[in-house]
Amino acid sequence: MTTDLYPTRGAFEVVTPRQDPVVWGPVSSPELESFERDGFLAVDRLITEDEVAVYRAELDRLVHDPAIRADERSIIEPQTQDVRSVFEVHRISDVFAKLVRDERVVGRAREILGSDVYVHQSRINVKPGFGASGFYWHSDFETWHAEDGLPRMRTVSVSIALTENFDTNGGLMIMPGSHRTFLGCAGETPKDNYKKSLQMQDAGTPSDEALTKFADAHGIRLFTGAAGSATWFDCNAMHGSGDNITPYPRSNVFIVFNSVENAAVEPFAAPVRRPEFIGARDFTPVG
Ligand SMILES: O=C(O)CCC(=O)C(=O)O
Ligand SMILES: [Fe+2]
Repeated sequence: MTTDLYPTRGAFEVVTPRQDPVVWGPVSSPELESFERDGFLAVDRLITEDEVAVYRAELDRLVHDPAIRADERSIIEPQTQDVRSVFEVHRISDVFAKLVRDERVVGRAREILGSDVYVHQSRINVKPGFGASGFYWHSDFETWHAEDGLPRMRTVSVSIALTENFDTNGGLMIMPGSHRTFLGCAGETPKDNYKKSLQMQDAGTPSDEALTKFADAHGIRLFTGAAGSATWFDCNAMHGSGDNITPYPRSNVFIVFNSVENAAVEPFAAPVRRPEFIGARDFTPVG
């Protein structure tokens, strides 16, 4: 049994100070320093316009492929019946597999996590216009610890914009510095929670009181930027996004890297593991 450093999904909401470093390798640049302090790092134009065109065409292809739509990897918007997310894109698409191996991407993940890394999860979030729903406030690590069995906070996400992220079309919001505190959520995890939670989060949701405290202490930052820009964020950063009622889609690709030294064990607070297309069990390092 691995010790549970981050209790969650019990009878009460509990606060635990972070037990782990934020940057596991040497903090050797201003970028890493700011990542350590804020829990995120925004990179303007991580990939070029030409590359964006390639990845965006691939996103469109995946979303419009009836076989992909019917696959369990696709999550459908309850209201509009549009595809909301497609998981494991680095496995079902050579194009996205190449993005994962790109040094600008995996290199930074290795630097932050101080080791070789593997992909715990990848997905495209389409967020089409005219009413795509947002993602309620959460810490990804809370779910990955409770439901996927990641023992420590040694995991980092990158969100790469494939359409322009305006301040109006449902961009990512993060509370800077929130990554230093773990908020264990109240409430048991239902069996097959993931099916519902990917459309609308329920278990693993912070209380209004806790969110107010966090927001008062840390503030809220909204990420905007041209297509090709990226946001790196720590696994325990409190984040979310609003609905997209504009006509302009806000489509991103997310890649979640985990340290090979932090491989998943059994879930810490769920009756069953989630499927592997959501929480990988293949710990082969990238590259
Ligand atoms: O893309 C967004 O709006 C946020 C997505 C997110 O936080 C998640 O899928 O875990
Ligand atoms: Fe998230």
